Amino acid sequence: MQQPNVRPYLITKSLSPENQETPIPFVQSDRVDKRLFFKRNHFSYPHLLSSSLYSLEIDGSVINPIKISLQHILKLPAKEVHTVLECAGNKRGFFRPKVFGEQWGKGAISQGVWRGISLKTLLQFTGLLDIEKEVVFIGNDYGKTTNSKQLHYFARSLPIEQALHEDTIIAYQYNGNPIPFKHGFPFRLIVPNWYAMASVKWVKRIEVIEKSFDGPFQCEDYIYYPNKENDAGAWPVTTKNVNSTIQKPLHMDELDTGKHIVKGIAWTGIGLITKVEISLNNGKSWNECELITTPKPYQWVQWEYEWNAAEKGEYTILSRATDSEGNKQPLIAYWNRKGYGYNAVDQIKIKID
Ligand SMILES: Nc1nc2c(c(=O)[nH]1)N[C@H]1C(S)=C(S)[C@@H](COP(=O)(O)O)O[C@H]1N2
Ligand SMILES: [Mo]
Repeated sequence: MQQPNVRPYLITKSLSPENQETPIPFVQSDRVDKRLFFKRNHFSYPHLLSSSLYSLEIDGSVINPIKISLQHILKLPAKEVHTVLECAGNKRGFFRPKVFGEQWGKGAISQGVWRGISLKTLLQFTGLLDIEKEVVFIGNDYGKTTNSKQLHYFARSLPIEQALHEDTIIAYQYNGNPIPFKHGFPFRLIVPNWYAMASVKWVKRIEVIEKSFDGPFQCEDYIYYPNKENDAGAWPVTTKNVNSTIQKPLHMDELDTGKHIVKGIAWTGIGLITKVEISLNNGKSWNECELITTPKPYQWVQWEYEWNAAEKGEYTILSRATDSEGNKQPLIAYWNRKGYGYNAVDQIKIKID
């Protein structure tokens, strides 16, 4: 009998605001369909303006402030960036001791092709001065933050060097179509090497400033706080850590003896994935996996290992990625109070019987 329509769905973590995970074991494509792209929001969705008003303002300490329409931007040279977007809180649920916040599993990550205009080109239209320090991106969604009763727009800044980076773009398409509303239509900043909080959705205004931006999503959240009790030694969350996830087998699967393909993905913020290893004996020994896609900047690689499971028993399988910057996943993730950047070796258990 033909199967009815059996397909993966997002995994709901919360609905107000809407936070949903990508079912990562069931993702095959390196251009995740918009239907399976994870969703992470701080507020309820913004109200959109009528289409004639889709435009972007760039002002602040610039010579010529501009307001540029979507129609105009579409006529300028386009740039595509194929990248992983990973929430800084991906895998937060695995921190021990546990930390507060959305208990993400392994699916606060997706990847696909974003098409847009280089931010550098837009900034050049405004005539940059050489005193600029940061560029602030203001989204169209707002609400109360945890630590204050005030209303804030979702806004974040980039240091000027990162804003002028050739792969930092203002995107207007995802996988060849206008960006889906929930992922930032009409304009979304894409910062491919950073964790995804930097990729501000629904950007309506860009402000060039001469000091450090101090909004709550810059200075309270998205900071690594090493201590539970105080803020000493804090530093900001920026580029993604080297990381990997086992897609197959599934955690707690029961399998027969014989050959099995262990497979998954590995990614990093800066540089390329150079090696993925798996351990079939809880870390006692490691085997190198085959990279079945070519490592490319910003993209995950797919890896595989053919395992001949000869003996019955329970197994802990680990995966560990290394990148070209010499970073390797640690056995234990760096604990921090808000639970960002979890990148310990990935782990599943299975039983052969
Ligand atoms: N305007 C706006 N941009 C935002 C956010 C937001 O809440 N509002 N969330 C950020 C965070 S923390 C993440 S992980 C990604 C999630 O993008 P997605 O919902 O398209 O997966 O968007 C980032 N950009
Ligand atoms: Mo995030």
